[in-house]
Amino acid sequence: MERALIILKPDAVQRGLVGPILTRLEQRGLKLQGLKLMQVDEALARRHYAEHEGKGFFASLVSYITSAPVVVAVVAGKPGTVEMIRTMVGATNPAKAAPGTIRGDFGVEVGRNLIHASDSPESGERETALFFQAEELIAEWSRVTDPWIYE
Ligand code: D4T
Repeated sequence: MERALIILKPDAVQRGLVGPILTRLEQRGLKLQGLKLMQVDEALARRHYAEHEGKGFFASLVSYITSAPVVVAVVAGKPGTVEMIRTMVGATNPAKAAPGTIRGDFGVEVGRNLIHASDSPESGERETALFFQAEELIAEWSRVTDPWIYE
């Protein structure tokens, strides 16, 4: 199994889009391993976005993600799942994201791009550990639909 950390950013929560966005991931057949509402503090935001430190948009990125509650989820599936989720999420700038993607259907600006999804299986593991304690996750559980989703 491969997993991604998903953050439904403050705009997604404020706009009542938690349900519609999670529904897309569920409908695709992906399996939840963890889910919670939380407030990201500045220290966590800086660690999560460490690769962007020093860039012009870093301060606004940290201020955006810490501005109101977010919903974080860990979503798992067979190898290739992280890349598949990135395709579902769409381009970083919603104005350029394809219709049918989450950002392409719900957003218009990069500073309000609704959702974060890990960009590699390695990031998925690193980010999951940043946002969840081990006891908050259920890594192994069976669904009656599993054989109808995976051959
Ligand atoms: P995240 O990390 O939020 O899933 O977004 P992406 O993986 O699609 O894009 P990213 O890491 O390159 O950017 C992280 C975050 O920074 C914001 N951003 C980015 C911004 O405000 N202005 C910019 O010019 C860029 C490149 C949006 C997403």
